[in-house]
Amino acid sequence: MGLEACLFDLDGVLVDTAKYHYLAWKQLANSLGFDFSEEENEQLKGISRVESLRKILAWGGVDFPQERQDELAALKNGWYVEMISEMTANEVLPGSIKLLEELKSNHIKIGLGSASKNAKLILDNTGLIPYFDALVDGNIVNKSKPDPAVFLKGAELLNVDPKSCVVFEDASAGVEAALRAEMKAIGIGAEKDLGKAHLVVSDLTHIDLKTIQNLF
Ligand code: B16
Ligand code: MG
Repeated sequence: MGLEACLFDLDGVLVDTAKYHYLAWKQLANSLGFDFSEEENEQLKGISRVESLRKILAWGGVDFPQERQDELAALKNGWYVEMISEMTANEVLPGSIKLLEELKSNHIKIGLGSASKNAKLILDNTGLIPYFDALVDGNIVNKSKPDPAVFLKGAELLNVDPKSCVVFEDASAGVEAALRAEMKAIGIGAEKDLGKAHLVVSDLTHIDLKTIQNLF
């Protein structure tokens, strides 16, 4: 079976929103009286908002009833949304547009598979929305990666067999989700973190249609 569709994770693949997540989580941690490091932030890549909060509270050695946790998550999200509202097309990561253009002109379907509930806003602000034939985000699927649901839903909406899909992911949980969905996985980042992927590159400038087709 050959390539029919490409599914892209958002944060860490097409845009670097991890830096805004970090600033907003740090502001929240500081308001609760503890700090939060960039190393800890690395562990939140691809992890949902509620799970991220749980980890941060544990690192800070504090715990709150669910109702208070919901308020804290909403507070962080308000700050985060303020930051991403300022994003522009300049923040699209290198190689993204060239690859999306090449896929489009070759009639390969393009889908989003992100854990973020803010994905639509980010795609709108960065001008990426017209490239997508289907969007699957944290509002549509609530099972977190490594559960394959987010990518399987993408294949379903694009009306393609999962085995004909390639996933681009920067998080090891996302690579795992792609493999569980029986899709090809291209890791964006370091071999040591994403070694299970079929191919690992540092960014999308290293990928063209031929490289993707060679995986089949
Ligand atoms: P939100 P991705 C993920 O995006 C981020 O990597 C992760 O850090 C974040 O907690 C998650 O989205 C949820 O984001 O708070 O905006 O719903 O990598 O799956 O595109
Ligand atoms: Mg990601």
